[in-house]
Amino acid sequence: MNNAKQFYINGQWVDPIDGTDLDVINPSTEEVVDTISLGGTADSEAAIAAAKTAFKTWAWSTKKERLDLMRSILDIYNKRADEMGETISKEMGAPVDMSKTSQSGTGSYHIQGFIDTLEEFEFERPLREDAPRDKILYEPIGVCGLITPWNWPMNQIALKVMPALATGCTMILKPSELSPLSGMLFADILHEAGVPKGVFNLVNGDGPGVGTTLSGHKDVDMVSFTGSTRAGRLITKNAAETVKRVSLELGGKGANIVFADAPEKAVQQGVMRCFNNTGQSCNAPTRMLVERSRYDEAVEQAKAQAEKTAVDLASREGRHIGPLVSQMQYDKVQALIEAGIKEDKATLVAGGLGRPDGMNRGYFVRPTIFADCHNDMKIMREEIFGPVLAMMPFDTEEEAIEIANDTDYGLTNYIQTEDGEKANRVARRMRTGMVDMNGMGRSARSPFGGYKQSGNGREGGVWGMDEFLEVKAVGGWFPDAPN
Ligand code: TXE
Repeated sequence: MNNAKQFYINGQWVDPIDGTDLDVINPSTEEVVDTISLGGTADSEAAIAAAKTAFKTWAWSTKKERLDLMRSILDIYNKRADEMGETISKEMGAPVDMSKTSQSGTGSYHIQGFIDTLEEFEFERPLREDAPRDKILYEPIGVCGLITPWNWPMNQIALKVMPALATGCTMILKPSELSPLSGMLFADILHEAGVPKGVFNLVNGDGPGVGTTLSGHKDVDMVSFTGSTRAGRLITKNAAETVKRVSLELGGKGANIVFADAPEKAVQQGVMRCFNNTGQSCNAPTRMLVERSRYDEAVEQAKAQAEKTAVDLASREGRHIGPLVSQMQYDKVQALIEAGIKEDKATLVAGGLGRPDGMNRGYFVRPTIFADCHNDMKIMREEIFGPVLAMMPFDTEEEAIEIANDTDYGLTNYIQTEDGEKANRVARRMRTGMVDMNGMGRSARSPFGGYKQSGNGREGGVWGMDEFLEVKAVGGWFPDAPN
């Protein structure tokens, strides 16, 4: 990268055609980290044209060529992983140690995941054993618009760029304007690895600008988006004009059902998981439902965990949570904490409004716990995206299932119990794309995505590849060959 104001188009860093400046702000200090350009229509169109031309050859690349390229991307990425962690930490505020492990680590994790998936993937399959003439071909969908957010920047970039590359698609990445520097570093890595020109392009920009051009352009064949449900709706409407495929990974309001027989550390771990990345994860368990016989004890445990959660600068080493990403997110989270207090239905047991004591700048918020919530409260229905946990008691398994599913979202729910039969029974009733039982985590090759307004489509593994593929049925009859 020559300077942060440039875009990566057709294999080189170029100056913007109609860009406007935007400062990238360090969320801990509110100081300017760098200045980027927000591209306009002409910049987006130059990238789309490069991707369209490159598709003519890249679509016919072999699986081996693509695997070799992805292995070389992984090698270079791993060498620059610390640099990636530091970049993410500065632009979006994740504490530097966490950023060098979790944030940056998601990159290698997903690159490796898609290498493994591609190795096994068959792009040509017989329809049935007894009808070998009927073939199904899996072909790249074409030029893809990849629009990513700021909360797990490298995670979401890898989950889109790697399957697009693996399937033979070409692409234009528009990272979040709040966290563009990690995307630009990744463009440098792809360049060093030898991605052919035009296959991968990056244009910085905002939603109304580059985002809207990508989702509306007739030469973009699909859009893969991660971000707010609000933007997901706009993208879908815009994409409908050219009938393009849209894959959406949107918000969540995860329920964490803690049964009376849950493991000892379930509540503490639930709070930690909710506060991880300062609460800025779509799959955070933000509603903790606790069986009544264990409820009072759980509230005490959650309060203690919130009070011992350290909040500090992203640049400081060690285990703590950092600031929120922006003034806008700070204002949003404050407004929701205020709504929780004002609605007067729940009890504020830890945290609350304002910054933690002694902090007078940066987008820091207080780790907050509301107890005795009702599922009709704003803080139980809206995605807060901050370190705020809402707790409520339940009496029966049926009631817990009812409350967990009573939301517009459907991304991840969590179940804590030592009874495997009960966990599996409840998991089947969850209207979510993912269910986590006792914190088992998930593999890079398992599908990530949601039901209801949490989105459409899945990322990761063969499901993540399918989003970027067209399916062609080829069959026929020839006089000189047996039927
Ligand atoms: O998201 P936006 P914001 C949720 C979370 C957060 C809220 C708002 O609740 O508090 O969304 O965050 C691009 N056409 N999530 O305002 O606006 C934008 O440029 C095309 C959950 O930051 O959705 C950026 O690249 N693109 C989420 C990306 O969308 C558009 C992660 C995300 O920004 C666009 C982030 C448009 N019309 C926020 N408008 C998750 N699922 O993890 C915006 N963008």
